[in-house]
Amino acid sequence: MKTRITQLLGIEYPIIQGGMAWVAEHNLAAAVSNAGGLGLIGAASAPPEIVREEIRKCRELTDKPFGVNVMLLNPNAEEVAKVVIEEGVKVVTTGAGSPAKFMDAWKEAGVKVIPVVASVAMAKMMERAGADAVVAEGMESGGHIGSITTMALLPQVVDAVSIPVIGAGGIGDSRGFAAAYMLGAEAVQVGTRFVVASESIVHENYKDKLVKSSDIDSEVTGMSTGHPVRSIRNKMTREYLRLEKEGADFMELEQLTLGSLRKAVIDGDVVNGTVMAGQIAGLIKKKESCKEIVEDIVLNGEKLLKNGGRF
Ligand code: TUI
Repeated sequence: MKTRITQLLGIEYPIIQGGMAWVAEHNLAAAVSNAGGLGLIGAASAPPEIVREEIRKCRELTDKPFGVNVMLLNPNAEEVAKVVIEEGVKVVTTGAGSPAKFMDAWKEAGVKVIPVVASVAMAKMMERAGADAVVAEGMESGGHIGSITTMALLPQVVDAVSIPVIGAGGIGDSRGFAAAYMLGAEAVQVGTRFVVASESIVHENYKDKLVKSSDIDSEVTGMSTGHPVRSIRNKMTREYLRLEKEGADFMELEQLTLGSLRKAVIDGDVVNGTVMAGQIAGLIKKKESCKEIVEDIVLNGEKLLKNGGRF
């Protein structure tokens, strides 16, 4: 299946991996790229030199295109933006803010820029600023989210811009792929399903927590701080939501989540850590390779589209 996104990125299948903090490191990114999608290194809050190392390690594992996700709440984002150029990375996605101030430098260096947006206004702004495509991410996603569902957001973004749109949020299988395509997307971004991939370095406790979770097991914390985050319900989310209800101040809430994603992803503490995941987690029942995941989503998705939504 060829779309403007496969052409733009030089990839075989119209699927990109989410730039997930702590999760999206070089092994996962290279595995997704080797499977024919676009793998991404999630720079998250990592120091710029670590991002540089991750890029170099990824390049040792694949000769296919891969990208870097720049998380704009990171105080080091500007330096990370430079590292991306210095290392000759060809694709950048951004999250949790506007990348407008980095756009000119990236475009000049020939980097394809794909901001993740959660509203039509932001999508239009990014198109005007020179974005090559946008990811329209609904609030079904894991991690930092906007306030509109994928079903409502995606067609409105598709109508509002001329650049290609990638659908994200709640897409974890071939049915989600086909549905996103029907809403006008030219590719999908998948996060949660790749968390449990065999090449993912995420702690087994985290993977098990996702495999065991059901449709209603995620919670959104941080509504009151302006940074809503979706993760699987546990002791941490219960405590956070209790404090939020009591009107706790920002610093107290920050204290509870400081280093908490690392705690869950790396140390496997799924009780006190933050187990970020999308609402689709309930759909994920087994651990597979990135190749199996990519081919299941895209090849079966194409079959569905050919057969009017039925296998
Ligand atoms: O960025 C994400 N997902 C993330 S980032 C992240 S790290 C983090 N951890 C704790 C608290 C906050 C962040 C974990 N997951 N997805 C892309 C995304 N971007 N979703 C929503 C947005 C977004 C939100 C506001 C994009 C632009 C935006 O604009 C605001 C503005 O600056 O006008």
